[in-house]
Amino acid sequence: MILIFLLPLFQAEIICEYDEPCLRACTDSVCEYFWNIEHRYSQTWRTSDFGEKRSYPKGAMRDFPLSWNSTKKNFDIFQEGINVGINDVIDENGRAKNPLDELEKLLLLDGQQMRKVITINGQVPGPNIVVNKGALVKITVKSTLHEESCKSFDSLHYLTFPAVSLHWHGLHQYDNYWNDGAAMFSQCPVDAFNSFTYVMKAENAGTHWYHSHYIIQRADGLHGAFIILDKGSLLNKQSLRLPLWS
Ligand SMILES: [Cu+2]
Repeated sequence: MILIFLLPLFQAEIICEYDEPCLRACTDSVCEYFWNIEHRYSQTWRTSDFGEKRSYPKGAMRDFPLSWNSTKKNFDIFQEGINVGINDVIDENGRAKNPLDELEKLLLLDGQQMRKVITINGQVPGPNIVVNKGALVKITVKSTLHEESCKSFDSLHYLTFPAVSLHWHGLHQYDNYWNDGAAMFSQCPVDAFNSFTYVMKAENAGTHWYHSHYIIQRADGLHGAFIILDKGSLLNKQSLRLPLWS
């Protein structure tokens, strides 16, 4: 009998697993997200490459730097610093791959080349969270950050190990401050190659946001919208996020 009452605590609508885009709003009373937080570079194309010319395993996922060639109306692809044109990235059938056929795998941002950013499941800024008021929200954050975001903060060396912490800005978090993500104040940050599940109630409706609460990671793109819908509100509004870097 007790188990029947506890069942809703364990059932959740999983919005995205690690590395999947989190595109849907959650309509359930329990909403679960799995996020991989990772450094990437802007103007790159993440794709598997079956070419044999270089020192990587066949079929490995690789990030190729790109630059737009307005004469060719296509991207130039750079491989280990060399412009390889568009014929050197090979699929499993031996055919040349074209980044224009895999637009969802491009991380273009605003045209800045090779700017280091922090992604959530490959997205920057991070995915929108859209839930109903009263929902229980669980976000498992796995960090694969391999170094701190800003080395110029060396004077705060005790804060610059490769950790991450997410603050849920605007959420009340009554009796739940240990999930509020203020690193070194309410909880420890998530260390590299570790994970932590933030659990919180979507108590107050409105357009909120989340952002890193650790050094200046939010300026590297680690932020996103957190929208809590009141009963009866419609999902017909778009949120607008402006990148914080220049
Ligand atoms: Cu904040």
